[in-house]
Amino acid sequence: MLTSKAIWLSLGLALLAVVQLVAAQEWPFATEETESFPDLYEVSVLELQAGLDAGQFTSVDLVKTYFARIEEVNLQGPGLRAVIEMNPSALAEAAALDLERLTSGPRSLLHGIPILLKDNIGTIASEGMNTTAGSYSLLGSIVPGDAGVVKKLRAAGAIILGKANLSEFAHFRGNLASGWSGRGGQCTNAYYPMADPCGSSSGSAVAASIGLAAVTLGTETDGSITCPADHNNLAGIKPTVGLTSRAGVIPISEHQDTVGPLTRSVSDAAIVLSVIAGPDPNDNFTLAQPSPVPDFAQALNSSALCGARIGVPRQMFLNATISGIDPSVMVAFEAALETMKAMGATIVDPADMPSADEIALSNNETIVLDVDFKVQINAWYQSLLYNPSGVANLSGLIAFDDAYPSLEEPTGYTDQSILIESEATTGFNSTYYQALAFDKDLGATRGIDAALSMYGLDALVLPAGGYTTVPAVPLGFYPSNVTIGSAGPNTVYPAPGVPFGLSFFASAFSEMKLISYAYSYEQKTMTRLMRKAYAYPSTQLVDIVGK
Ligand SMILES: *[C@@H]1O[C@H](CO)[C@@H](O)[C@H](O)[C@H]1NC(C)=O
Ligand SMILES: *[C@@H]1O[C@H](CO)[C@@H](O)[C@H](O)[C@H]1NC(C)=O
Ligand SMILES: *[C@@H]1O[C@H](CO)[C@@H](O)[C@H](O)[C@H]1NC(C)=O
Ligand SMILES: *[C@@H]1O[C@H](CO)[C@@H](O)[C@H](O)[C@H]1NC(C)=O
Ligand SMILES: *[C@@H]1O[C@H](CO)[C@@H](O)[C@H](O)[C@H]1NC(C)=O
Ligand SMILES: *[C@@H]1O[C@H](CO)[C@@H](O)[C@H](O)[C@H]1NC(C)=O
Ligand SMILES: *[C@@H]1O[C@H](CO)[C@@H](O)[C@H](O)[C@H]1NC(C)=O
Ligand SMILES: *[C@@H]1O[C@H](CO)[C@@H](O)[C@H](O)[C@H]1NC(C)=O
Ligand SMILES: CC(=O)N[C@H]1CO[C@H](CO)[C@@H](O)[C@@H]1O
Repeated sequence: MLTSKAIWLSLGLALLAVVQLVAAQEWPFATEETESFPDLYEVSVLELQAGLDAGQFTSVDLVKTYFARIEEVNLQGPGLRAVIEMNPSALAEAAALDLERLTSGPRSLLHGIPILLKDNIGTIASEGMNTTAGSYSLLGSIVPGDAGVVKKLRAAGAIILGKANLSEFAHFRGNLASGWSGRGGQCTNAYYPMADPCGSSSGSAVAASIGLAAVTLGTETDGSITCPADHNNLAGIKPTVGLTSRAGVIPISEHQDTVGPLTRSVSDAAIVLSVIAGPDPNDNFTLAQPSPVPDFAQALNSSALCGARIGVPRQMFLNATISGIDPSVMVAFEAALETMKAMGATIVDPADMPSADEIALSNNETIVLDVDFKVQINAWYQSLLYNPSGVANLSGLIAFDDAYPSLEEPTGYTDQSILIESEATTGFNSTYYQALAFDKDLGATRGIDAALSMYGLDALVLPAGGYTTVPAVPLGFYPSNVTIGSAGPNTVYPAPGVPFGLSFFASAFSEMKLISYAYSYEQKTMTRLMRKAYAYPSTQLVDIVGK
């Protein structure tokens, strides 16, 4: 998702989105504990650790079960196309980590836990997986090594289960439907047939929403974690730019890109963030973060909203014609404000950002991203040790897509306008630096930071969708009579039972506070469990363990 409207989301501002959810089956749906194995549709990291520690199942069992679950729904059955590749080394890695657990114990809460990565996050080629951002121009390419966040995951003992589909190049290609890539095809939402999963971390979100992996990673430049969290009933954290390393991640812009978790619960998101956050010598933005990296699980306080001052920047979504927010979302949002008041929060409403009107009109973000992308994607192609497609730069990419239309420009998915616009830029000049300064001023100085200080707030809160592309903690589901809209040549949105969320956001490096509020709201409401997806796999640990 890239819109200039959401400019203020970037710029190094911390934002926590937990989405709520949705579904085809009404609440409360029963989780299917079979012979005391946890139901992988909803299982938490802590529950998996308990089963692994007790020897009830192994990480090898988990990898086999998740592979079977992916097979059931990815190309077959509902054909969700959430996963691009499975890791051919995952079973061997799991076996080694199982042995290590027995001999010397777990390294961390992610020891032996299978995680899916968005396909723009680099993994060492010798392991057997490609790193392509969904583009055939990068198929078979050899990256110099693991991404910074992948190094941290491996050091913590996590198992890379595979790569998730995404909006190609994190939606920086053209006017295309969310969730589509040349390699992965059209990913769709598990809560309604052919519904929009949002993007660009579409496959990560769909996979997390129905348990195709324990947890997943996505990336965001502008809305690409929060919006999929919103549409798929998840907790998502868009970390402050510079909290998590972007080294080894196929880039859009170093000023806005960030890597974060998409999970079924705020607790799982906090556990994953604690592992992937921290300095990386290969991404100097991470060297400016506060030290030490907090244990974000310490923020999981169900009373945190009691005494908190939460502002509502209502001007951002007041005009439904502009924001596109459905009336049913607003009903749920107003109810959420009442819930927070009942929990002891002070709701300051309205608490507008002084720059709100200017943000709506600003095109500064596009100027910055167009210039940054060309410079950084050219550097990415140059950094590859080998690339069989022969593409070596952005102009080569545009020509490649045109030369292979059956792969990269099928009917309904032909547009390359953003690539072309970016290719036309000529590098860093005064226009660029001025736009960068305006972004910081509009988003932070006269935006979020100003609202927080003028109203003495701890955080701001917004409904999902529309104007800002902000997501949230699960807030609710579209009603059965919602008017079904079109979201692309093959996808629909909104649609009955599709989830939407609530977002908490504040100044840079406020993750501890934001996680605490999201957790507090989640524990009070447990909206995710109110609906179950229409599409989910049936294979469970009981089908695999000992078989
Ligand atoms: C990576 O791409 C190559 C084609 O270049 C393919 O042979 C290989 O199977 C892919 N890896 C996986 C895990 O799909
Ligand atoms: C990172 O390093 C580059 C090149 O060495 C430099 O231009 C840039 O200012 C540095 N950025 C930060 C945030 O330190
Ligand atoms: C949880 O939050 C409440 C409300 O702010 C606070 O009073 C309490 O001390 C917190 N608990 C912990 C363990 O930090
Ligand atoms: C909302 O925005 C639309 C489109 O810009 C405009 O026509 C309409 O007058 C606005 N409504 C209000 C109540 O401001
Ligand atoms: C950038 O933002 C400033 C401040 O709102 C505004 O005056 C200017 O027109 C914007 N530039 C573009 C290209 O949108
Ligand atoms: C881009 O790469 C192609 C090879 O694919 C090369 O011929 C061309 O000179 C490169 N363009 C630039 C501007 O480096
Ligand atoms: C800066 O470069 C852009 C194209 O990338 C161009 O549109 C703009 O006019 C340039 N600004 C100046 C001051 O030359
Ligand atoms: C859907 O149903 C609700 C309650 O029955 C009603 O208030 C609302 O107007 C209906 N919406 C549409 C789009 O028909
Ligand atoms: C894991 C998986 O199912 N990957 C598939 C993703 O989609 C492409 C295109 O249909 C298939 O070739 C992959 O096998």
